[in-house]
Amino acid sequence: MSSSSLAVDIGASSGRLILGSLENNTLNTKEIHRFENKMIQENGYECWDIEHLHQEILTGIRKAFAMGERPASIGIDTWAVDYVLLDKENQPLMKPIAYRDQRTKAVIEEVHALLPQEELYRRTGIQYQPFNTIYQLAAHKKQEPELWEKAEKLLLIPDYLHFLLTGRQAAEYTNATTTQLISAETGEWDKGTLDTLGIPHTLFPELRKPGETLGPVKEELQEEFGVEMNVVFPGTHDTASAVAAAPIKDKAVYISSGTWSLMGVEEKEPVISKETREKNFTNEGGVENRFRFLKNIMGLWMIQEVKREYNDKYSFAEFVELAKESALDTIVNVNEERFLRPESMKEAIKESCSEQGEEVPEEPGDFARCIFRSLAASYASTVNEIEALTGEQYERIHVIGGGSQNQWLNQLTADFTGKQVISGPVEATAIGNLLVQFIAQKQISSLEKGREVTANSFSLVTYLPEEG
Ligand code: LFR
Repeated sequence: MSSSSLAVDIGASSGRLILGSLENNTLNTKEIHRFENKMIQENGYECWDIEHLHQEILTGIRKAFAMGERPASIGIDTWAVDYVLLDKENQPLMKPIAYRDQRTKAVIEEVHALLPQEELYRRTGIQYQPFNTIYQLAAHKKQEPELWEKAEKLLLIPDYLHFLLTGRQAAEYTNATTTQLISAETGEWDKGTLDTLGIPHTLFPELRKPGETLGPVKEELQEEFGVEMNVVFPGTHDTASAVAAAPIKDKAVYISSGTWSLMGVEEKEPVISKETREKNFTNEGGVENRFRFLKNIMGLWMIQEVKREYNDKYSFAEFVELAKESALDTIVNVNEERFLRPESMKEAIKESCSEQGEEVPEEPGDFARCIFRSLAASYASTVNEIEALTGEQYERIHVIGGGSQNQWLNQLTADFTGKQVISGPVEATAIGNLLVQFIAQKQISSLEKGREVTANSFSLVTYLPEEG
C-alpha cells in the first residue's frame, strides 16, 4: 500500500483531520479527530480562537501517530478571507477577526470612493462581499491605527496554521484570490490596488500554488514523531478543495454545501463582464489553474442560527421532519445582507416575509421549511444565471460537502431546478485536500484522474426532479 497523507479541514462550525491512502485506484479515508469551531467575542470584535485551532491540529496529528500511522504529508484548508497580522517578531498582534463581524460596514464606501466597485471587479473578477479581505484591511487600518503600524506580515488563516507547523511563511494562491487583492490577469498581488489603498506590499508573502511543498514540520515536531512530515499546499481555500473533489464528468454545476452554499461551474479562464458583476458571480482561483466561477448563497448558516436560537432543542434531522409537516409557502431571498449576521435569524426571516406581505413563520418547522425551500429556489435562479452567463446548458448538479446529507433539500433542489442532482461525497473538502497532496506525490496523475478516484471510492446518490 502507498503512503498516507493527512488533511486538516476547518470550517466555520467544525474542524477535522482525515487520513487518506490510495489502494487500487480507491481512496480510503479515516477520520482521526474532530473538533468544534466558533466565533468568540474579544475587545468588541467577533474573533476566531486560532490558538485553540492550532492545538486541535496538534492533538489530531498526535492521535494519528499514536494509532501507528505515518503520514508523509499534511495540508490545511479553512474558510477564506480572514487573516492574522504579525509583528516583527512574527507574533500575532491580535486574534483574527471573523468575517461576519460588522466592522467593515463603516469603510465600504470609502474604499469604493478610491476604487469603484466596477474597477475592483474588472481587476480581480472577485464578487462583492462586505467581508472580503480588502474591506477588512481598510477597516483594520482605520479602526486600529496603532496596531496597524506594527503589522509586518499578513497570513491568511491556513497560511498562519501552516506557519505554526513549519516556521515558513507563504500565501497559497486559491485562498489569496478571495482577498480581492490578486489580479485576475497576472495571478499576482495587485500592487496598484495596494498602493491606492495605502497597504504596504511587504505585508504579503510570496504566492505558492496548490501541490507545491512548503517544507517539513518544525524540528521539535519531527523529533516527537520520529519522521519527517512535509506540509504540501492543498487548495487552502476550503471551497477550492471541495470543488477539486466534485466527481464531475464532462460538465456539471456544483454546490459546495455547508455553512455557505457555493454554487457554480469550473472554468479555464475567468468570466468577467458587466452582467457577471451585476449578478455577483466570482472567479476564485482553483486547483490546477482553473477558476471557480460561482456565487455565494447564504447556505445552512440560516438553519444553524435558527437551531441555536431554539437552544439546540431540535437536531437538523428533526428540523427536516418538522419542515415537511409545515404548510408555510413563503420564500425569502436568502442572499439579502440582513441574513449575514442578524441579532436574531428568526426575526430577520419574519421581517423579510412580512415585508413581502406573505405568511410569516411561527413554528420551528415553518422556519426550517422556509429556509430549505428558499435555498432550493435560490439554487434554481442561480442555475439559470449560470446558463445565461456561460451560454452552456447543464444537466446535472453535484451537491458536495456536509449539507449533501440533507436528502430532503437534495430532492427540493432537483424539483426546483428541474435538473438531476447527485449528492456526495460528504467529506469533499478533505478529499479534495488529499487529492492535491497525492497529485503532488505523483500517486495520482491529474485532477481529472482524482475526480475519477473520488467517484470510484464514495457512494453517490442520484435525485431526479419530480413531475409536476
Ligand atoms: C466556505 C467559505 C466561502 C467563503 C466564506 C467566507 O466555507 O470559504 O467560500 O466565501 O467561507 O470565508
